[in-house]
Amino acid sequence: MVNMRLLWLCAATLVVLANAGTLKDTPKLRFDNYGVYKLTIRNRIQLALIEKIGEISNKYDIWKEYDEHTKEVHIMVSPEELKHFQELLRVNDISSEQMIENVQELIDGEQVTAAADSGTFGWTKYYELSEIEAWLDSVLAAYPTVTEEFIVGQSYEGRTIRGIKISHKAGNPGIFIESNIHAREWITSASATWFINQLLTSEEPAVRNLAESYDWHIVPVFNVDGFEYSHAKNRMWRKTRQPHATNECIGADANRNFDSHWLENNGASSNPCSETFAGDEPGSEPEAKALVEYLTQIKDQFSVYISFHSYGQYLLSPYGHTATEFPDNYADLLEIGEAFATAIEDLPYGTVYRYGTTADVLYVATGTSVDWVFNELDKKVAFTIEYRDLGRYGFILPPVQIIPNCEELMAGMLALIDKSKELGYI
Ligand code: 0X9
Ligand code: ZN
Repeated sequence: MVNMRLLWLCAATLVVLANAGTLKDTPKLRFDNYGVYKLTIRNRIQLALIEKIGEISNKYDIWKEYDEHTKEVHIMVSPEELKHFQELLRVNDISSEQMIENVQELIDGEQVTAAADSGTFGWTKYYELSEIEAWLDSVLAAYPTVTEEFIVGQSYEGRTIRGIKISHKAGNPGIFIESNIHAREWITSASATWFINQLLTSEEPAVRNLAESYDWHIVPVFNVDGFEYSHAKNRMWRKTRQPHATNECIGADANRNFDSHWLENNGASSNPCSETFAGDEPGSEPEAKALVEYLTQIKDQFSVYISFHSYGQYLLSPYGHTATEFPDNYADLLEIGEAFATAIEDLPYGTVYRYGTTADVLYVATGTSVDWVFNELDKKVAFTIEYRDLGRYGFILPPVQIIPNCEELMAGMLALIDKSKELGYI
């Protein structure tokens, strides 16, 4: 009882804090002395408490939702809130470990100095949307016979969601890659552009085969509004940028907004302030709606769907909506997962990826793009890749790790495609 009273007391204060002022017209948000903590959750009351504080305040931000297997939650806490937070952990007997001491320090370190910047587009730093788009234009201009632009649709703020198709011959099986649906997951678009570049320039036989035997449909930055916002205002932004009719909190989790078990089983939130807000209805976010329409239109042109995310090092297959049912081809999906993970672990970095269904190895997530494609478009090879790392840097993966991460992607992707082909999916 005491705990619940304490919870509601802080809930009330935090709602006030959360609503004080808007981010618009403010300078870039700073995260000085914001810490990230790994909490070990031992019961449902502890979990409910942590999920609640993650939803009600801008002083807390859940970086990694509760994972059934590790029992971990990763949460970012503002310095003003730290004492309060520690008291909350103490009273509720939740053990914690600090993973990041000062988020701002990592953000600062993420910005490459002018001296180290070669000036040409590459993979030793992170770029803004306009720079990625300019690079995309240059690639389209440089490879006019094998590349073609496609447009998924328009974002809430009116940006164009662009993709590139790479095709060497008619009749190739297609592979669709959607990347950066979560704005703060910058490694995803860096990896997508690297991958595009490899398909176009690599001379390695295995990569040439990958490039020339498949049609690639790649959207390097899907959540364009959120991505722009994560550069301009708030590095930790995840959601879309569409305001809510009756709530001050902005945006929905685009990866909870698809019409597949939408908002079932606690796999998303109905609270607009939550990082996993499902939206008011499936397709309420113009980006998700546009993707559904676009994919439906080209559904005969692809047989594999991959969604790029970070972090945690997983290859996740459907289902996301339940941990007690598994798809009919689960054994095959596991085999593909094993091939993917083994190929990555065999590289000199020795990075370990886990694989399995989202709900089983990670957590229940409903209304995701991958589950929608799997269930509604009947594409039986559909995966989410969660890139590096395990939480040392989380979303702020240092630029020196971009290329190693990308090398892992290529090794994993080669194995994934090979195995899918061997199993008769392509
Ligand atoms: O929660 C998510 O949307 C993803 N994790 S993240 O930390 N990047 O936010 C996992 C999505 C799992 N995907 C599917 N169920 N298909
Ligand atoms: Zn994500």
